[in-house]
Amino acid sequence: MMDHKETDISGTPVLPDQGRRNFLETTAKATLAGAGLAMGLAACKSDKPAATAPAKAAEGDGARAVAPGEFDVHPGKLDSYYIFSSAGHNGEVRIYGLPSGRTLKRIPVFNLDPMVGWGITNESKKIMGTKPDGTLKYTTGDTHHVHGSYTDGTYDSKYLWTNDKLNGRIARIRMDRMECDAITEIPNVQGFHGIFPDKRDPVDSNINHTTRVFCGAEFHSPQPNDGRDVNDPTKWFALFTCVDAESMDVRWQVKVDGNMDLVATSYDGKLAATNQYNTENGYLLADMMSAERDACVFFNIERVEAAIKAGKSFTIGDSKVPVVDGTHAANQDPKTALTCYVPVPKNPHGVNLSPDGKYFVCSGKLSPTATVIATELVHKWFAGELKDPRDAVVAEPEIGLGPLHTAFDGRGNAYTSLFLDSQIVKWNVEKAIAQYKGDKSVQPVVDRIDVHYQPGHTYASMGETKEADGKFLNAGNKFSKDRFLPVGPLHVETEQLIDITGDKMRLIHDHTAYPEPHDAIIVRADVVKTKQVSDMNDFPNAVKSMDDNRVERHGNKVFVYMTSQAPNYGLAEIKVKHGDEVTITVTNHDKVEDLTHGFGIEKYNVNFIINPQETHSVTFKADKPGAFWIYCTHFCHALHLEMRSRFIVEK
Ligand code: RUQ
Ligand code: CUA
Ligand code: CA
Repeated sequence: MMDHKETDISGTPVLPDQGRRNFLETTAKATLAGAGLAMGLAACKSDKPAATAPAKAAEGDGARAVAPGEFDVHPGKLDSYYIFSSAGHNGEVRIYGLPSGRTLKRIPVFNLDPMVGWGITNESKKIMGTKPDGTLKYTTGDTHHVHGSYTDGTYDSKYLWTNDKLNGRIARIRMDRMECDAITEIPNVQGFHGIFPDKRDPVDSNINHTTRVFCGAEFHSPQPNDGRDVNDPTKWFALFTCVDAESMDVRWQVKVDGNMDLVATSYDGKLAATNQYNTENGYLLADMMSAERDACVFFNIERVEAAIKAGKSFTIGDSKVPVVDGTHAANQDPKTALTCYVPVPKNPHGVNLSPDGKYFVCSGKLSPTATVIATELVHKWFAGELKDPRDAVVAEPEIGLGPLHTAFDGRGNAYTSLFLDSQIVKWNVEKAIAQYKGDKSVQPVVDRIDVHYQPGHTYASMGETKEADGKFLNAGNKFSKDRFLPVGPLHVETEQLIDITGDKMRLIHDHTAYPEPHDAIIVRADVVKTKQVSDMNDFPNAVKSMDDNRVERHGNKVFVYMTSQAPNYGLAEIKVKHGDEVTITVTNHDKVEDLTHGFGIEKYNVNFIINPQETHSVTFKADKPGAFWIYCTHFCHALHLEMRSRFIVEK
């Protein structure tokens, strides 16, 4: 184990070295023993890679420490970057500012959010998806990855996409409003984990922006999942999915051997890649770990789409989505193959593309290595000019224990999170390639930094674009242990910001995150363009004039149209009859930026907001007679508390 000194940003030791290492030992052992992996880890440890540079005990030396205030964002000053982060099993997407770590927004997506009324208003329910009776089909989700749309190899600030691992859905967020505007349920997948937009059209290279989003499914399932084969997991399989970026319809799917985990795409639009940890098609843990090598599978998008055009597809169950066969058996000839399975060491996690587009990096998880696969050589294999897919591997440096995800600085360096070593390791890609070619004098690993504790994803500023700027790296750590004030059994997560401008990484600060973010992207602030006041015309059900405030009855359906303008609602009283179905539509006529109103009805469980010039509606049953106050829940005016109306339900 490394000999490190724990320091705070001023260089003061904060934790005895042994304490931290004891914790790591315990956690690592507990984690792995549970998974039956203790043996594997012991083996890893005993052949601790010789090529690994010792960690420098320099974190605390004055030269490297971040000076107090060096990265402060002073009161009233703005951050220079946005972080768009997944929220895990909370089901939302979050926005932070960097370098401050300030939380800027939480965007409800697959979850309910009474603050904005997500899952309460008719408009949000329509996006989330309802059952025939009008209630929500799902109220939970699990977002792991957030990626933005591209134009010319960098973010265009149009869309973000995120996955729902729990219920197999993909969601889109429109970035002008930073709100979810579409959710699609993907047929016949479980464990939808990796997601990545393409960057260029595979055929028409003039289309130099995102048109497709690719989705990997981690879990095998019966096909279709209608009760057949439930007791025979050997018949189950997993599908790779392409979703249209604009319509959000599912375009096609590919049947694969093994499973899919993370996803990455090439800059030329021709390849999508996904790492596979279960090439064994195992349904028990031991089976999933039985092979020495798993794979990173590459999809030839142009060929997949040509095969579908040529009618070489089938459908599964009720789904109309064309599916093509991407299994080994069906893809023996590289020149016509839809898929290329590149072997990589045991149970990889993560696949990331370097900003120059040249290399895909997969990490080993159960191997202390990162595997570098050359994009060019994958193309060569598809052209029939490379014999063995494994020959597309150009480097496999030993970098440390439990490597997961890799980020890039645009200067040729890679930064991989090491879950077991609890570090970020910096290594040089060209050096790793030279070493793989046989140069024993090179040392690919150039720096390491301890993080607190046990990082999952790590990602760099603009690191997934051609504009990777090598300024900041964030480590999203899975355990916070002693980093923050204790708050009971559930710990907050530690996000750590690291300065990567110099040769040595420097820890800038910790910020907290409510459990549990997975991945994120760091986007330059000037790239992101949002609208602060909406256009009333974008809301088809807007109550456009103050004169339109009214109550309309059609049988036992009552439609209430009203406006809000600080500090008044357009109607002081709404009268309905017990048993009526009531739809209330509210348009906020205030035009002032930041002047949001709320709309809550006592005892009726109704609660939502209306931003300036926006319209939202709710539908519910007037199921109890009485008088109920409607009040503004969002502070808007000196007379905010007086902003009320009466909801009268007559017997
Ligand atoms: S995962 S800790 Cu859900 Cu992106 Cu790798
Ligand atoms: Cu309107 Cu508070
Ligand atoms: Ca495996």
